[in-house]
Amino acid sequence: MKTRPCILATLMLTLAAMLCAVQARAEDGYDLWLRYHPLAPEQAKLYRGHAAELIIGSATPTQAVTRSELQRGLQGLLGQALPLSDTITRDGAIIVGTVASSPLIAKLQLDTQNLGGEGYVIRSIVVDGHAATAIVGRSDIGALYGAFHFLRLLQTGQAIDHLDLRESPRIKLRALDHWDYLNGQVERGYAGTSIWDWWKLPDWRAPRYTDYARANASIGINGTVVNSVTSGATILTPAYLEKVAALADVFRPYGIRVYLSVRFSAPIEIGGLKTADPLDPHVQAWWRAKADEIYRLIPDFGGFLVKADSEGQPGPQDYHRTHADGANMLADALAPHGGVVMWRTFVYSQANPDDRAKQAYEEFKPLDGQFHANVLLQTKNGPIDFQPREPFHPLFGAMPKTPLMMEFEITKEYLGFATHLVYLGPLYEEVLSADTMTHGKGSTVAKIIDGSLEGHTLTGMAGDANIGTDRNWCGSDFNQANWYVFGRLAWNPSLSSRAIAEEWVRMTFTNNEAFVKPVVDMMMGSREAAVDYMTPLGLLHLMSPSHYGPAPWDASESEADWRPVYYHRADRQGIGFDRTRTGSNAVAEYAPPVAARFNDLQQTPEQLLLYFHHVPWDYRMRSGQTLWYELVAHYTQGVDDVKQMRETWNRLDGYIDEERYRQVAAFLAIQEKEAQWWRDACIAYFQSVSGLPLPPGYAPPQHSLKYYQSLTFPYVPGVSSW
Ligand code: GCW
Repeated sequence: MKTRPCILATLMLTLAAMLCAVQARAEDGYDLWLRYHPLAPEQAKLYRGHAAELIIGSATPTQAVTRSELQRGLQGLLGQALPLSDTITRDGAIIVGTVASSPLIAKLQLDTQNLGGEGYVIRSIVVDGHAATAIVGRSDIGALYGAFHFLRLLQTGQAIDHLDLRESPRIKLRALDHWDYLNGQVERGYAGTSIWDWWKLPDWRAPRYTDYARANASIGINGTVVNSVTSGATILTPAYLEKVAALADVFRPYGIRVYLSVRFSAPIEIGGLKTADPLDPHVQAWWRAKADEIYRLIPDFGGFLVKADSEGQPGPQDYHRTHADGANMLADALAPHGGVVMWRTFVYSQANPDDRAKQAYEEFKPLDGQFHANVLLQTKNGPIDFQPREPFHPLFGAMPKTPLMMEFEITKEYLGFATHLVYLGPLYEEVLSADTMTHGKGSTVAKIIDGSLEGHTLTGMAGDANIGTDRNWCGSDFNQANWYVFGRLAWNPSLSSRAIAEEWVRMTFTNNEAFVKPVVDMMMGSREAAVDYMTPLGLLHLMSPSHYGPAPWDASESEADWRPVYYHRADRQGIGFDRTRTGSNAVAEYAPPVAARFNDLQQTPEQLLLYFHHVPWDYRMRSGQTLWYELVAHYTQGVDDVKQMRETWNRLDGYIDEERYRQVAAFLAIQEKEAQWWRDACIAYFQSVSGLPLPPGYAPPQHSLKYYQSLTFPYVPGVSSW
């Protein structure tokens, strides 16, 4: 008798604990933006009238995953499972598929012309007197993308009763580049180790691979390069190709193709050849055979990504051949199978004493027109290396006969690693909307990479992934937004980064307006804050050799153009890199009107001032203040902005789950501490060079320059030994 209540109590406690655990698990960030939590009851009720039954096939793997995503999403959001049906039995049917796969859809006679292989329409229609919603693609993948779009409408609280949407991607290859090594390390990775469990592949296909594919498909990403551009050749051995094939099998239903980074010297390392000369027939035959072998295992293999003749990597120049010779040789091996080569232009050499910013253009521009049809040149957004701010890369628009694809960095190598809240949408948008003027006014970078300006159909955008084994995938909840915005902009590079941020906040956290507005504002200002506390007014590359923290004084790197002092050139008189006609003349790589603007001190936007000009400390800025004053003011503003971000977040306690709220709060505290460190260390150093007093009202650095210079940080993450 006595034990019964005790058992009951224990049972209830266990149940409660289990519920808590379930809830906690659900709020650890793993679900990303595909967090199908129940909508507010009145909202759900409204939607249920338009989501009463699901008419969708499952004859192909893609149809099956589309169906299960819709079931999962709608059940989660609306709180009840949707009945599946073959015919329309009531108002509120959702009809999903293609003209080819469904007679019902064929009967609807929707205009699916010009949608391409990945586009879709979403239309509110009336069939046999019943209101319904049609989600239709020309291919299964189009319908899958449409399904994710439909779910997003519900997740973000939009009306779904009068839909008339038509979407197709503006860019063909939308890829994540992983900088992952076979030993599990991730170069510039701040979110744990590699998600690819190579050792257990191909037999164990972790469920995470499927969730990875779902997340990517939901934002239109259709390619993944699974290994780092500086990987060894082992990935091309039969045992590893089998593992890659297993990943490809998981991704295929989601429309994602696998690509590999290949080492140019692979024919020597794993092929037993004596050379990797691209004009050597044995080398050519080796790559052809390798491509054939890959396609036997992975019929829809995407192609190769190559970092050659750059930062110590082997390449065609080892044999006195050009980048075109190298790229074309690989392209010819892939061409019979429909594969492409993404050849990187991130090429510079320490043997070349010229301004590093100029070298990629010098190297590649003369090769325009020499690349085979299935080669894309993958070009970083700026001429140096993913700094908080750089001008757009001068190659955009300079090689009209060659498709240039964009490479953005999603992982925050130079923007605060995992912990700093820096939303990269504004950075991407700034670059994409920059006007190269290469074909007259309106020649934006976006129009060059989407092919519209130069008439290319092979187009691409790649993002260096920020994904790892951390439960939240990206090292912080807000870093997920950078994966998200990359995908959305790759789909349509003219979307607004603010609109994308808002979508993401609503899906990831809540639709509560009192939360959404301040958080979107905070995200939108976050990149400029980082520029201000790290590298304002066109400065860049002021970080330590480990890329963690400030070291503008550093001259310890073996190579001149890895040293911060190479970039800022501060001396008693002034600061900045003279890239004008009287300096390195890097401005000449831009189209004449842009070159003229950057060449002119008065016309150069102040946010790029010290990138293009060496300017005296007492130079009068547009504000009327001196450059020195403005520099200190920007550094201080950056720290103040982070304080403001913390205050905003502090006011938002209670709107979201405790676990994510607390981590963001803790990370913002780290960010404030590090922003202060950046400001103080940089001001202390530049003051030691300029010899000028701090402007009145500005606090001196908290410590001496010596102190900042003495700091060391063993085991900085993201630095791998491959
Ligand atoms: O940004 C730099 C990184 C390297 C990276 C290189 C590149 C993969 O510091 O870690 O190597 O660029 O993009 O090739």
